[in-house]
Amino acid sequence: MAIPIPSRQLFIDGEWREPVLKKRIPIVNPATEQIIGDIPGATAEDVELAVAAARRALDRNKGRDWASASGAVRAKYLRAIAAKITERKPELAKLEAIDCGKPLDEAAWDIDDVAGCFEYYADLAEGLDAKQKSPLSLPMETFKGYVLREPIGVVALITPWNYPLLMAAWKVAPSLAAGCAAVLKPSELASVTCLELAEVCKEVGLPPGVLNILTGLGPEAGAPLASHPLVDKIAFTGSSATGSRIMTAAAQMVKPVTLELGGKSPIIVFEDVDLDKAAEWTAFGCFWTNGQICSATSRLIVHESIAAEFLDKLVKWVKNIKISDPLEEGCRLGPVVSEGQYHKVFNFITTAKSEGATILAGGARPEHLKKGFFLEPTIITDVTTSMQIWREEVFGPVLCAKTFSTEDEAIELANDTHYGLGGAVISNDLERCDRVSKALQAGIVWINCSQPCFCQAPWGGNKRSGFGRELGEWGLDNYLRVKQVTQYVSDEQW
Ligand code: TXE
Repeated sequence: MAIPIPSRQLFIDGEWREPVLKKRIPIVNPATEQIIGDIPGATAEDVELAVAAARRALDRNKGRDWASASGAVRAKYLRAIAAKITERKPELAKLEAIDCGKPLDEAAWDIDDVAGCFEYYADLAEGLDAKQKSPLSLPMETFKGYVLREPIGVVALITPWNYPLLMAAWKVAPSLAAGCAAVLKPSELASVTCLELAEVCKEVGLPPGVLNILTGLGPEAGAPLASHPLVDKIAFTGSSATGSRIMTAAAQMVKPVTLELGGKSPIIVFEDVDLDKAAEWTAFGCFWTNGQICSATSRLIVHESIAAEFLDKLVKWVKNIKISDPLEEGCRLGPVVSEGQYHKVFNFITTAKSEGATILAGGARPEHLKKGFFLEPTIITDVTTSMQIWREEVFGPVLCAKTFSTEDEAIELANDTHYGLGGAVISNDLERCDRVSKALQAGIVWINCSQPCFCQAPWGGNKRSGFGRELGEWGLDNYLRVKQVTQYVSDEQW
């Protein structure tokens, strides 16, 4: 059954607004390759309007001062957004599934997480009221001081397509909780649910300009937003190449940025594990959301004594997985997001073959699916550390594997990457797990699992995976700055 895609405009100053240049961008369903609607295409002209609206939302003189509203007031709006999202969950999950190709069940979990994220930051917004002014302990009695925590101002939030609404929530919820006004620019490949977030904001009566949503192409909408002089901070999730461009733009104006970029995360499987459980986590860690996760543990580092049996189990897992239209009952793997991504992943597989690697499973289009950007989950062995497949982020359902003999060797292999986002260690020896966790050069380490993610825990990477942390209280701090106020309290002349 066809699902109608709501026809939306840009969301600026609390209103729907046609793009100044009237541009529209087609939406392609990656499971059918059909155009199923379109989204507005913002350009620099719309960025001007959106940033101006965000500035007005923080302007005391215009009586619209979101920044000075108490955390408790801001929390009410965040809770109302969470409630509306939960109310619309079935519809939002379907829209997400047909827009970016993720199985309906996964999309529904994402929507729960979106609502949970708004709830969580509603709590932190309330908590902020008590922490607004913290006394300083100064070494001289003649001085008294305190620290104010202030919202950074107008923030640009630029997000990717793999978790369209959830990645938006990770940035929108804490920035609004902190008292910032935001301009969100979702990915042109999956913007539908973010436009529905605009509708939700309208329904809950979020004050105009507090959140503005501009859909559009990276160079046309994202670039002018990132370089806009009246934007105080940029938070970005996406590719390392675009992250670097954004950082360059921010550097021109000495603007803070947080960057959550790509990854090539390892999963180390020791010889003492339950092979079935470890195989399940390994497959999940790499093939969940079709491997289109920045933290996907796509480099398997398995102990040589169990490698053959373990890979055998993984191959069985991969062969049994249901690949289908994301809306079909029981679908575990949908299409990758776009034609471009489909060809990109195929090129990685072809290059791996030409460099001498072995395709142990997958590596082709599933025979039963004639249309759509579907790919079989793929396992690659006989890999060397210099091969592209071992070094570069694929962002698709591709796992590559190497063996190790000692713990030190496993750690060395795991850290031999210019990325540093995630890492997983699977072993029954918990002391060893702790040792390896400390040694891994990554912002996130999972022990005996891969990929679980909680609002309360900091998320972000090291090295070329970026810097700064989202989620938890660190996510809120991203949008706050501290100001010291020091007062001279003595009658004596200084
Ligand atoms: O990413 P981009 P794309 C990786 C993954 C994928 C590759 C390319 O390997 O194959 O990146 O995907 C906006 N100024 N990841 O092209 O370009 C863009 O419109 C400002 C990993 O989709 O990074 C979108 O909103 N903004 C990643 C956002 O940046 C610009 C998730 C991300 O797009 C811009 C996604 C510019 N010049 C892809 N150019 C992860 N870490 O999770 C583009 N954008």
